[in-house]
Amino acid sequence: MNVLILTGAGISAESGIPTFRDANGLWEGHAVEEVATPQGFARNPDLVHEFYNQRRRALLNPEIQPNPAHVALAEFERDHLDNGRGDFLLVTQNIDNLHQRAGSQNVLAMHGQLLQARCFYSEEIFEWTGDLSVDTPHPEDPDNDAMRGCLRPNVVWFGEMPIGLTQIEKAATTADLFIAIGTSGVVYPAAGIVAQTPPHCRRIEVNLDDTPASSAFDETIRGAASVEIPKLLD
Ligand code: BJW
Repeated sequence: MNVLILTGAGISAESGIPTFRDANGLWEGHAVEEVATPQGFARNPDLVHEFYNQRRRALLNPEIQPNPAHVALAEFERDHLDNGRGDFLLVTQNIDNLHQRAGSQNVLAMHGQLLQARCFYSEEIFEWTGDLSVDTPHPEDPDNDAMRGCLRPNVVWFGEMPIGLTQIEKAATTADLFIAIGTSGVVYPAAGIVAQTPPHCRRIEVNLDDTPASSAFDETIRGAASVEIPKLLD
C-alpha cells in the first residue's frame, strides 16, 4: 500500500505555531500575500525579513516541539517501511521542520524551510538560525559589499515554483492511501494533489472544519490533528 500524506499549518497549530488563515489571516495587519510574494519583498524587504525573523525566532523557542500528530506520523512511517508495506511520502507545506524533528524520514518540504537561507545569485542554500536583513553579508564572502543582502529565506512565495512537484505527482498518481491534515485547501498546487490520486485510492481529510477541498475526499474527520492522527494511524 503506497501512502501519501499532505500536511499544512493546522498540524503545527497545537505545537504553538500560528496558522495562516485562522485569526483573520493577518500578520501585524499585513495579508499573507503582502509578506509572502516576490513583489512584497521587492516593495518592502525590511517588512518581509521581519516577518520571517520573528517566525524563525519563535520556532527556535525550546517550547515549540513536535506534537502527538507529528510523532504518530513518524512512527507510522517507520512501521510501514520496516515491514515492507509499500512506499511512503510525507509532503508538508510547513516550513517549520517539526516532522523531521519528530523522526519522519521521507519528508518533502514543498514550500521550503525557515531555518535555511538562499543566495539570490547562486541559489546556494545555507542552514540559518539568525536574523536576515538587507545588510546581511554573504557567509562565504563577508567582505564583499556587493553581496550584502543577497540572502532571502529559503521558502516558496506565491507565484514561485513549489519544490518537488515531479516527485509529488508520482506519489499522488500511485497512492493507495492519501491523508490531508490541517490544510485549508485553498493554496495550489498542494490543494490539487487530491485530484491527482487514482480512483481506487482512499482519501481522508483531517481538519477542524470543512474546507473547499472536502468534497474531493472519501472520508472527512473533524477534529484536532494531535487527537485524530494517533487514533487514525494506530
Ligand atoms: C487544524 C488545526 C488542528 C487548524 N487540527 N486542523 C490554481 C488555482 C488558483 C490559484 C492558483 C492555482 N495554481 C497556482 C495558483 C496561485 C497560487 C495560489 O494557490 N493562490 C491561491 C491562494 C488563490 N499558488 C502559487 O503561487 C504557488 N506557486 C505556483 O503555483 O507556481 C506555479 C508556477 C508556474 C510557473 C512558474 C512559476 C510558478 C506557490 C504557493 C506558495 C505558498 N506559500 C506560502 C508561504 C510559504 C512560506 C511561509 O510559510 O511563509 O505557503 S502561503 C501559505 O499558505 C504557506 C502555506 O504552506 C500555504 C497553505 O496554508 P495551509 O497550510 O493550508 O494553512 P492555513 O492557515 O490556510 O489553514 C490551516 C488549516 O488547518 C485550516 O483549514 C484549519 O481549519 C486547520 N486547523 N488547527 C486540524 N489543530
